[in-house]
Amino acid sequence: MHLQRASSEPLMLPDPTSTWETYNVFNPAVIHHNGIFHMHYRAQGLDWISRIGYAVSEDGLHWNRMREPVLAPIDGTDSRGVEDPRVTEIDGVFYMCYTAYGREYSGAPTHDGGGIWPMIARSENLITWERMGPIVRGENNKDHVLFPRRINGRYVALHRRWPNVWIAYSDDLLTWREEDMAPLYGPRTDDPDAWDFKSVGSNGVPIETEHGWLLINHGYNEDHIYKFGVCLVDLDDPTRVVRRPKRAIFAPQELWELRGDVPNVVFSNANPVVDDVVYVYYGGGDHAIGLATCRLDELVDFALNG
Ligand code: BMA
Repeated sequence: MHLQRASSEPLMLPDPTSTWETYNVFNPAVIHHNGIFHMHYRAQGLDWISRIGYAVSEDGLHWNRMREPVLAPIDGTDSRGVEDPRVTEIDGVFYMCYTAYGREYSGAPTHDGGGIWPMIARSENLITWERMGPIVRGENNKDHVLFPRRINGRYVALHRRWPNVWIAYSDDLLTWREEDMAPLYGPRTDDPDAWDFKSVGSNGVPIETEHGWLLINHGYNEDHIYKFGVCLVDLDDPTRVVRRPKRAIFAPQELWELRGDVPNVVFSNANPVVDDVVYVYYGGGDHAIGLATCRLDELVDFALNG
């Protein structure tokens, strides 16, 4: 089981004529809504501050970008950039999980004298976003993503407390209590040869299947080569891991994934399913955007038997 690249070339490259997406475009969120693919992507321009751009596509391959970003820093909590969006539609409202990186912090600095805030914002039109708040404060916590529906009446999120993936429940998406959080799975620290020996994190929105929630994830080893794998968790009790195959399903291979701004990186925040095909959009080398796909039934079969 391996994801197949739609092309050996990137789908989207930085725009050297712009000021805000001059150098890098990567790590996009993509949802399929009303027959159109909608992308929110991280971009870095002349000031090296990350902003979120927006693009639309009919076929998932050819994209039209909006000229201005839809999310940009506004205060001390995100002055160094807004990064790595993951968009989930729940009951007709869009929620963007993203990492705010700022000079302000809560408690102790979490990053080079600044703070990391795992934020949630909401939108009804995918263009104007209203910030709701962080799911936790004062810790290096990223890679958070919301499940696409409530489970037993509550909202559910995955997040990453390095180096593990955690799960959290909330009644209103604003309050995330420590007692409603639990570790879900971690790096395979018992096997130094495992591709995910050192760290793991979540990719895009969990995919609901009859066998459970299919989670695509990323991880790396001592070599810091990012790869993807899968994990299946229980439909009604997603704190329970059903299966987690050992083998990776995707790894850097093309030159623009092996080099780029950061070498040996494929990093995905999006895996929408359209007509039984899983579209895995990813950033390569923290520099450009690519697409790899597979059939959903093959991925489920791999999650169950691989
Ligand atoms: C992670 C995130 C991603 C990035 C990856 C590889 O920590 O910051 O945005 O793609 O590192 O550099």
